[in-house]
Amino acid sequence: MGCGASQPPVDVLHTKKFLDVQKLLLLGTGESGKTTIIKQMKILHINGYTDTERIEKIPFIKQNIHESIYEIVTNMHKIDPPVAPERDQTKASIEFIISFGRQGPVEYTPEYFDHVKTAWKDEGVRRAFDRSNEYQLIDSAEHFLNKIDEVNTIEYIPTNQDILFCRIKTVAISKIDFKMPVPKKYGGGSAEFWMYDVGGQRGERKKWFKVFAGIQSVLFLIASSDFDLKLREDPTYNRLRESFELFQEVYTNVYLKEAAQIVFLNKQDILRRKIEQGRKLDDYFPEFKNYIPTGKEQCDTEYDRAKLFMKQKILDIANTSVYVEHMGLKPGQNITEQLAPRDVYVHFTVATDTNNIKKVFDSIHESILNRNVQDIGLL
Ligand SMILES: Nc1nc2c(ncn2[C@@H]2O[C@H](COP(=O)(O)OP(=O)(O)OP(=O)(O)O)[C@@H](O)[C@H]2O)c(=O)[nH]1
Ligand SMILES: [Mg+2]
Repeated sequence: MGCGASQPPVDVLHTKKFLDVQKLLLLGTGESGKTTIIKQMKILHINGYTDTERIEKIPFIKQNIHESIYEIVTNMHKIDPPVAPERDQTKASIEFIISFGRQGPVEYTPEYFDHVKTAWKDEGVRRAFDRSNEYQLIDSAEHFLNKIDEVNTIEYIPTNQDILFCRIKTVAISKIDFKMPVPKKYGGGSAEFWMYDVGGQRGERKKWFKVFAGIQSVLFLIASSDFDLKLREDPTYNRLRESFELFQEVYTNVYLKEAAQIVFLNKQDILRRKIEQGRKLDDYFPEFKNYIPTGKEQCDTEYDRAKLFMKQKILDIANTSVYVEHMGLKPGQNITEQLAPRDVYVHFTVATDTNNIKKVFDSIHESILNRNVQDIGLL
């Protein structure tokens, strides 16, 4: 897609194509980061969060703390080989935490938080945390377990970072709308966006088709750090593999054939950390062993090689021919159509990092404006 478009004539900037609302649909597996992108749009383009909205998040943050410590301490003896708490006093704290079940306490008392702190300080518990890819643990665990003292005060008001980390599974389709300034070279003013969020776990995906009509761009999120994790919905299946397969389904979906496909290879911060800590991508994707990047992008480290490998997986899917079958008038008269290949734009993202998402989204906005210029036939 050309980036060096000269300024389009004013009458073109006032055509329907330019003035239309841009409808963007966030898709991807569970926990890939879709709702986090919605939160970033609220921070960047809709005046952010009021104090009342922040305070409303506190029960969910406390719930995240309980879910995190509960999963760690209930799984430490189940992983193979198991780990035990280092200190005797931790055992009583673990029992106290487990006594509330997965749901957690009705009231989060100072006593409760003291027990969580005791458990979280224990080296055995930390070793179980380091092996959390062997069971299911939310990504916000470390962030919130490290700030128990702050959460446990009356004055606590969640920061933007806390809101971005707070995990609440999406079970309903939602929409936000916002405006973004249009650069002067495209006529200035502002462009309106509608962004749709859906639940990504397997059971949620049957609702997706309800929002396919009229979508101009799909933002497909993949949690790159998922390479060593199993699905919550199916603990035998690799999460990253599921993501690539789901992207293929979305890319070949006939109802989305007009939509631009934008892929966020998300959670780059966790991917980098895992690779730098020595986690091996080829243990899960054996083809990575002999992968040599061929593009012009910088590839100095094993982390660079891993992210480029994932990008290549997306480009390979986009390069395969797509055939769709349309129902004929009579049985046996179905028509097969080959879809024209489409460009797929891949971005490396950290959805919890507002600066990163601002840059990426500005560039997506620019691409959309350029595409409109192209569609109108000016390039
Ligand atoms: N460290 C880090 N955490 C992230 C990133 N993106 C999302 N997260 C965290 O991952 C968790 C899941 O993110 P969500 O935005 O809720 O995922 P989702 O795709 O909406 O999940 P569903 O609603 O189940 O479909 C949250 O705790 C986020 O804070 C990232 O780039 N880096
Ligand atoms: Mg969500």
